[in-house]
Amino acid sequence: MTTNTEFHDFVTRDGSSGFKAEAGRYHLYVSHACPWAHRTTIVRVLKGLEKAISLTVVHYVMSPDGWAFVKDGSVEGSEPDPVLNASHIKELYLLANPNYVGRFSVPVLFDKQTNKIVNNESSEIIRMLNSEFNEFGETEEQRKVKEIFFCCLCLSPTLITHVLVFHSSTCTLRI
Ligand SMILES: N[C@@H](CCC(=O)N[C@@H](CS)C(=O)NCC(=O)O)C(=O)O
Repeated sequence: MTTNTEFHDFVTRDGSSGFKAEAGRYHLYVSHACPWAHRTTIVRVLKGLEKAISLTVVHYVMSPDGWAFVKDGSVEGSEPDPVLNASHIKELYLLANPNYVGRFSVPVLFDKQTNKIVNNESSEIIRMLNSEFNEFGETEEQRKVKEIFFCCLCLSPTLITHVLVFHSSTCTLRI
């Protein structure tokens, strides 16, 4: 079960919420150790939003100060914070609200334009990624190929090879 979170703004296609869907404007902070964050990374890939929404993975072990960024390259796949050069996720929260007293959780969807946390509730973030960024993701056909790829990944390496060979002439698979 997830716990209540504080930031519940929505990115919308028309920008009526104050957060307009734009390529390059939003950043997703996740930990691979967090299942709630994990579902946001899955939807980001399935929707082909890797170029439109940047992503940083924190250290997979939570430090006494909460989720930390890896600055020395010691953890494969984890990087320094490219937006604020923060050392911990909690800095994003305190920048958004210096009086914040809740948990410094991931995932966090962050607006690079206003330096604000848009949302830190995974169930809401995946809805936004699914419906509001269609302009910036892949085509329906590319997405279907990717979904097939993910299914095959669960089934068999032989099938993966077949799918890749079959689609290689028509589609670009960016996994
Ligand atoms: N309601 C949140 C829950 C997220 C959550 O619980 N994240 C955990 C890791 S799985 C976290 O960051 N915890 C930090 C802490 O408790 O200090 C969501 O689904 O997005």
